[in-house]
Amino acid sequence: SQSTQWWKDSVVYQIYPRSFNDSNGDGIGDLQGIIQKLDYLVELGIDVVWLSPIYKSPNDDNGYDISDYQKIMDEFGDLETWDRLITEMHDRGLKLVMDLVVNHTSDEHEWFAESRKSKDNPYRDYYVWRPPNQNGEEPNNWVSFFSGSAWQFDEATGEYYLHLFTKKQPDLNWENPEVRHKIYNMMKWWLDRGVDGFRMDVINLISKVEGLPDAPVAKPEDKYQWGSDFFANGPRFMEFMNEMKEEVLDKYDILTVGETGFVTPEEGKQFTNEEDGVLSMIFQFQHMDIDAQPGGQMGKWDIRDWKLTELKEIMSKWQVELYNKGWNSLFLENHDQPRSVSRFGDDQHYHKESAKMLATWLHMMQGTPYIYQGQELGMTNVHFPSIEDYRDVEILNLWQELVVDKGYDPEEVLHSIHEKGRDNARTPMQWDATENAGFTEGTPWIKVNPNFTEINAKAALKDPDSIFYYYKKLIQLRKDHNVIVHGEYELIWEEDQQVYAYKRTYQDKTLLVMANFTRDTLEREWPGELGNNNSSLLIHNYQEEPKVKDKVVTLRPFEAAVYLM
Ligand code: TEU
Ligand code: CA
Repeated sequence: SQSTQWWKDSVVYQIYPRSFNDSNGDGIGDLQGIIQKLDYLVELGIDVVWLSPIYKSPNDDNGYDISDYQKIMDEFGDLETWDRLITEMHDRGLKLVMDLVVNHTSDEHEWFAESRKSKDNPYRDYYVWRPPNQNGEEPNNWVSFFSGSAWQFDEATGEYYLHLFTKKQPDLNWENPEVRHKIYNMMKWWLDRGVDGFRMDVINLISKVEGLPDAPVAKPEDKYQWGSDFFANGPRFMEFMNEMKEEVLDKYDILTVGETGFVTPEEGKQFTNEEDGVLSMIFQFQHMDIDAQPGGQMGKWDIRDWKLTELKEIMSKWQVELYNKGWNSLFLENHDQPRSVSRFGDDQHYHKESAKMLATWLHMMQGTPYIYQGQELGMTNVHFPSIEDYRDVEILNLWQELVVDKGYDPEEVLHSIHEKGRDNARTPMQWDATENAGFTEGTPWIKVNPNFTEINAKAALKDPDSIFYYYKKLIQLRKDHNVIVHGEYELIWEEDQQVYAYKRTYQDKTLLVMANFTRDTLEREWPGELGNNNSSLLIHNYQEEPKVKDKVVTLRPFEAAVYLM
């Protein structure tokens, strides 16, 4: 392909439009609201916006259930506004990456409306239909990502359809070439309108193992079992992606990022290498699973203690194995994850310090960094007191299954939701200290995090020491120093459970990154081979410079420092 690989030195900012900025007072963020905030993004210095889905949708899963790929969601605006958005972005030198959700559609998509009508409808084979098994039950034992069976019985034809996510998100049948070609044409339609790339939702789930076999019974107490062995990185995945590449992707100079859970670095290389890979980069989730019990999606609610050496092992493996053989994405947050400062830092006593430490640690690695809206302000998790305050379908289904159906302790479930629920990332963007954080003049679709009076964009823009300006500096450093983009990664102090330190080297430059992940003040021996006299401090997260004396470096709580030599 003739790609210039501009995405290798870009920084991406993710917008979750429902929660970003409401321009008309209906309580829901919209496209016009984004246009109003473009100069804020320019000030931050990012290059690319990844926009979560803005297509027509009944919003069972906030737009990840699409009923028309070529229309805009009513609440968000219309195509004309969208055209204005992309023009305004391009005028400012910003690129626009759209979400592509093609593992499934909404059950309100016209393809599905047709498909469910009769067994001989021309659209029948667009989805995955199966008759009941011998006992008149679901065709197999797979559990859905969002609780309950992955199958829904449909009266009209007496068969079940597959839905890995909610029952309003039926899986498309990628075995059907007609489905695939309709999707490719839809992608071209957007690319021809000027889109600069796609973030591909759960793209490695599109090929299922033939026969859709039962999952092994790992949890005998549960009726439905985790079946990812039969639908993640399935047998025809690379074939489908190569077809998409040939018919669509290769014709454009774009950024493509696959959302791919359940992948090894080996697969990461296969998907993203320059010779015969199919994507610019992928999102892998091993570091996001570090605080979860293994064994499927429900494990995330069961919070597990982890050691810094485990994080080192995961990150280093991806950094090392993809070096010159593929390309990493770097992220700590998105619309499905809790806020990183609450999860990996200390959002109470070391809010600024730990938010900046995490940013430093991540942005100095190799790969394309992603910033999720509000991360640049250090937005935190929210602890809503009642399930009534929550909106996310995953959370509501969890509550139904655990509390209502199985009688679990509501306090315990609420605790898990506070720690891991997706709505942590979906409270409105905190623009200023006025009512509803300046997000809306109406009633927001989900409550604002009460800490908006302190944590908000207006305050950050006035404070030279803010997390916002720190991110801005990190982004600028990436533009100024090749070593940040291209340097080879090497973990140092491997066994250290408190400090994560690594080097990057490129040509005659070496970068040293040290990040204290604890609330303690620590002393470490300066890495001898690096010397210290001719090294310059590139960035650090306390007002006063870190102390290096007699080859000993002192790191205050959550202190991070980057030296260049
Ligand atoms: O997420 C895919 C996915 O696997 C999620 O279930 C993720 O693991 C989970 O949200 C963390 O608990 C994508 C989208 O990012 C998500 O918002 C959608 O709900 C999902 O696909 C279905 O489209
Ligand atoms: Ca609105």
